[in-house]
Amino acid sequence: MYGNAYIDPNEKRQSVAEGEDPKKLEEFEARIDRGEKIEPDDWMPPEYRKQLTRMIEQHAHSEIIGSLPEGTWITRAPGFRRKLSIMAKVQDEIGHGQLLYAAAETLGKSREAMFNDLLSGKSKYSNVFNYPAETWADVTVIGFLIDAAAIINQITNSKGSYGPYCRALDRICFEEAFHLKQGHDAFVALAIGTSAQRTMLQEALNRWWQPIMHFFGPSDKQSVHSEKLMKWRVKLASNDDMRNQFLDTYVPKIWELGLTLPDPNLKKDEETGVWAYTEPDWDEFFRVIKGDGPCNAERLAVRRWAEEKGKWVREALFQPKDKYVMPLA
Ligand code: BYC
Repeated sequence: MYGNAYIDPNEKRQSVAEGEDPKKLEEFEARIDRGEKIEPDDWMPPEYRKQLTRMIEQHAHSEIIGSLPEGTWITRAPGFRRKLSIMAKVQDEIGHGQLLYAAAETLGKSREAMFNDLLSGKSKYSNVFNYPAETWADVTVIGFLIDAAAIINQITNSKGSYGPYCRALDRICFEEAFHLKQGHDAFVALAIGTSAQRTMLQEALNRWWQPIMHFFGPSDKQSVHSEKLMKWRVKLASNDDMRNQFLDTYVPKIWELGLTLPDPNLKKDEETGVWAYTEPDWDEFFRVIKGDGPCNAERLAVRRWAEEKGKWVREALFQPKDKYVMPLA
């Protein structure tokens, strides 16, 4: 269903990395071939540990930073119902971050080290959260299409080989399905609303299209980690295949609402099921993920501020002998 970049189970394994125990590697890969999950105490090649830590950590940071553009709209959401749902969604995203940090910790990197790497700019997080949510329509595009893109990626990743990541993703996908519904509901409300609302939505869609195309990662030709990650079934579809699946499911839904997308080359080949599109500007993508997007500095500044303001709470938690609880009855 996702095209031919899925792993071929009969494919011959690549050669052993330098310094690795070939026997253990063979057993490890045989377990993966049998569809077994790898658990934290199991032997794993150092490169598997490193790749998973990188990916899960980036995912956790994305949930935390990803709550910021929507979080700024809690006070401005149009009406009580929208306010309640966006508030609940932001809370969920923070919870997803916690689940993912816990999963990444099982690989040996401490949560503090992950936070430090986020704050110093060493660790990456998803490109899309470095753009501003200028209007309520931007929030609905995030809620509908970025959540849709995330679900495609996360459902695929949840079938992967590392137990703690897959279990975290199962729970996350369950909640994301509700997020997608609220995003779709808000999106349709604007699409069938007044002409001012439709214009606002169309403009937001035009602004977000390229970041959304970037969301699935660089094209397969440029992806540096896919080969290893697919070999070890951490990733089960290539970046281009996930992007294609997104286009296949969501472009028709956007067009059905009479909206347009800012790419004249967007077209499905009905025979192959593959969508043609204009390659998004990959130079911009790499600039943004390296820290030079419209909001990178602001996003990290907010996190640094939160870290500083929360310092007293962390210090209090490290004073187990002091009693802070007042009896209420
Ligand atoms: N943004 O070799 P490649 C959410 C980096 S949160 C930034 O193809 P890979 C939500 C990549 O890290 C959901 N960087 O990488 C939250 C690598 O750089 P390094 C977020 C990106 O790992 C709140 C380089 O580009 N989802 O939805 O094989 C509110 C080369 O790429 C991006 C996840 O995190 C990007 N988009 O494949 C609402 C899913 N793409 O590390 C919603 C988990 C690539 O070598 N991650 N890079 O310096 C994945 O599935 C994979 O990591 C990716 C990339 C498919 C994203």
